[in-house]
Amino acid sequence: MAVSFERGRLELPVSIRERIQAAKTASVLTGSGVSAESGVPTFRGADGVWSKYDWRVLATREGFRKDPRLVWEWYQLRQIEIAKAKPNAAHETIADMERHFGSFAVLTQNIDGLHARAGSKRIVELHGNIWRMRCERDGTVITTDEPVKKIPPLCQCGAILRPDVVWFGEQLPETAAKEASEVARTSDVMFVVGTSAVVYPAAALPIIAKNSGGLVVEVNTEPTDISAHADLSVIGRAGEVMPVLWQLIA
Ligand code: BJW
Repeated sequence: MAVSFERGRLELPVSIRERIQAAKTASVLTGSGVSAESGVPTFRGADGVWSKYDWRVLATREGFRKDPRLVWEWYQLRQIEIAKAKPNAAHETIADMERHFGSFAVLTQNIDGLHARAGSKRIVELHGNIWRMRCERDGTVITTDEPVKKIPPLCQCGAILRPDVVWFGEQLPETAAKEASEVARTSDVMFVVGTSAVVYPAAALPIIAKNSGGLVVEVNTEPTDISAHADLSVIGRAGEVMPVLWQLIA
């Protein structure tokens, strides 16, 4: 069922509200749309990152091997952009939700760290974090809180460090992937916020939740591949919908 969010009003079916209120375990799967109102661009669509940049060049291991300087220049620009961004009302509402449920996790495809800055505690980062760099030669991981200064950054061993993110064709971090599947399997309710749900394996998580008997509630500015599987799809901006949705429940 799809409902529109108009003039700050949301009609939440009673059966959905009651199921969320009775839920003991909950999770939120987020994508770049949750950070759009913080000024961080999404990937797909007319204004998305992939309409301006080639993912084969910038978001694959092959692209990085061919031109690490170019890839790092792009990540440095994004670090600068993300450092200026602040969590929005959707991140803040999601952080509030954690207190309400016996078990709660944020499963995020985002690498921007905004959920942590909003105060969420249990965060499973499926695609890594832009504030970490990793050496593929000796395994060193370096966490930073400011954009890289020297490009490309080097490990103490002399090798070029890479952003600790998951590019196309790469496996997700094993622990994160396992934890996310388990959370999805055991969620009484999963909220799916601001993702086109086309990138796997993250896009399978709501289906796992649904097939395991969980309720799936989607929040997005447009219908997605998940909409047909969702018990409720709310069409609207995450930063506007999430606080109102949560007010109707908590
Ligand atoms: C709002 C809003 C508002 C806007 N409020 N909503 C062919 C080639 C290569 C790979 C593949 C291939 N075919 C299949 C694959 C597999 C691939 C995949 O799924 N590709 C599909 C695209 C077809 N997957 C992978 O490669 C993954 N790994 C894998 O499968 O490993 C298996 C393996 C097995 C054995 C050996 C080796 C591997 C890895 C995927 C990694 C994705 N990486 C990126 C970049 C991360 C680093 C970085 O950011 O720099 O992750 S790509 C990009 O997409 C990023 C995102 O996390 C991810 C998801 O995008 P997201 O967040 O959903 O953004 P958008 O833009 O798509 O959607 C935004 C949504 O928000 C929209 O719906 C808007 O409407 C909405 N919205 N404003 C609410 N205010």
